[in-house]
Amino acid sequence: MTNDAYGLAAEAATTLRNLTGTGSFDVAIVLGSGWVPAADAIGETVAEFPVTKLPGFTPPSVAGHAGTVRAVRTAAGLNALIFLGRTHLYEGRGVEPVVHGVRTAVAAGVRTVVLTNAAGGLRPETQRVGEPVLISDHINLTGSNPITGATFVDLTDVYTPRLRELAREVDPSLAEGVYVAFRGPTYETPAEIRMLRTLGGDLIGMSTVLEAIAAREAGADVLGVSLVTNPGAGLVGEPLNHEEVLEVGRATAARMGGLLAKVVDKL
Ligand code: GMP
Repeated sequence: MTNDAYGLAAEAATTLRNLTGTGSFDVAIVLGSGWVPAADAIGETVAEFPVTKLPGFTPPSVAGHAGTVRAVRTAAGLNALIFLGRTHLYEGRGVEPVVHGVRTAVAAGVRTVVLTNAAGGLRPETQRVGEPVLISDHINLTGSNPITGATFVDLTDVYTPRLRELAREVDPSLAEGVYVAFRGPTYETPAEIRMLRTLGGDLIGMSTVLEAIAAREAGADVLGVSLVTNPGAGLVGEPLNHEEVLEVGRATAARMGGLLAKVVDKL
């Protein structure tokens, strides 16, 4: 065993190869709250097991997050790794478990990381609940960063322009937006939501940005897709709850799965 985060990811990648009988993976997909039922559309399952079988993974403690990893063969013959559930910063285990999946995937050969999430919509004037939105950029207000030390990573194109173009070829109706991340686990106050609108945010959530940074540090391309599960707090006056977030995901799983499958087939 090693204590180094990158070494631990390399160990997890070796175990992953052994458990799945797959030498190398091409693409990893992290499915957020509500996206889990979309996994079946992506390809034929080769193997599936709890993430805790891999070194360095802890079971997610959030409802709607299954905590398993699935190896899939896509119609186009790619080896895809699907994380059904993720670890969030608000679970209190620090930043390394949050990005361990992405680092493991990259150590297992992955060059493209697809990050999905459930998010509050900051622009109810133009966004509808149940709608997927491509992440064009992010604002990291988690107060955290997965990289320590003087490693200066360029984040000009965190969310790879070519991948966004490809997603829009699949679905020309896809809107784009800036994703803001807070640490959580509280939802925002209406005053915070007004602030985020002023700052240029379009989506608000508690995930994705740290994983995107870790992927870029490792040189992988990133596609981010948010599912708008609710308008941001105070924008339409209704209280927020996680059950509703999951329900919107379940109701739109088929569309999300179809979108992801088509995007992955174009890689
Ligand atoms: O329901 C909470 C989960 O969904 C968290 O994991 C968040 O990432 C995400 N989420 C959905 N809607 C919102 C929202 O309005 N604000 C924030 N901060 N997170 C949200």
